[in-house]
Amino acid sequence: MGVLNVTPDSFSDGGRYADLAAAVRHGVGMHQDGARLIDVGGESTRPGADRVDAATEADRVLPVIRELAALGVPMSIDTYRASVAAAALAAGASVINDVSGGLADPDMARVAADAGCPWILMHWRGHAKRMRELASYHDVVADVRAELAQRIADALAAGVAADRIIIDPGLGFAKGATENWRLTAGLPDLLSLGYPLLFGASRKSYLGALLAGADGTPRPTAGREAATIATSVLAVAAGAWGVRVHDVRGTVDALAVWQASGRPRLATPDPTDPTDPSNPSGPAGQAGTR
Ligand code: PMM
Repeated sequence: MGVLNVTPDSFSDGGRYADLAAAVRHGVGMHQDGARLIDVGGESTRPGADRVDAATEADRVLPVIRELAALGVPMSIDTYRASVAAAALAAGASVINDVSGGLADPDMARVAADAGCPWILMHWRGHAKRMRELASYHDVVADVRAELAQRIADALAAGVAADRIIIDPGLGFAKGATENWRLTAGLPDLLSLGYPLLFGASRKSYLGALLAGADGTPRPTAGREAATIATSVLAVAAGAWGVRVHDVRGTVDALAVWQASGRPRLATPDPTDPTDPSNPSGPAGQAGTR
């Protein structure tokens, strides 16, 4: 999954793709580099970020989604607003990436159930302004697992099919470096929930802290690429279904090395791949019961 933030203020690529032509060019480039999904977002979720209203968010993402859809680029919409998700699906996105796991907007489950599209449920505890005060855990892996299990149960109760659900530990969302590393080591526990898992470490501040200079200054985002690739490969090796990254080519290259090494990724069903025989919306499953 390649990240396409159409925002003035995202922590790594804010402002770079605010112009429509530049955003479309970057989305096409990441797709050509091997991204199977382009994740289009119109509101920054970095800790402390200001909210934008729904109309502003939609105005940012919809023109990009329409153009990329016309070019055949598959996309997810990164939003926690049901109205934006519905408009994005109508404009050509095929997956909802909801960083709130359904908590921010009570209508999101209905939109996902009605559309029958894959829905990424990320672990989340509150909006960006409150994230830091919510980062308190007894045992972060067990707590995140239990909270994700509740999000899954809520989605199923709202009529979302089990094979449409993807989970995500939400690195950096109400989590500091210690929690992010514990969750990385704890991926097998999260995978034991039985759902495909998306892992989003790309350029996040805990990698900047890991790579800090002798004076303690965090490594700037542009210098976090090798660490991002290393953590992404570790996640895929542990069984993650996907990784959400800014530098698609480097990650695709590293994953090619992983596959060629003779230790191919664990087989997980792919809810976004219409050719996957286990996917009920694909050709093999269209006569199915969903
Ligand atoms: N991280 C960000 C935004 N959206 N979505 C999912 N599913 N998982 C993530 O870890 C995630 C996300 C923040 O990163 P960005 O500002 O670079 O987009």
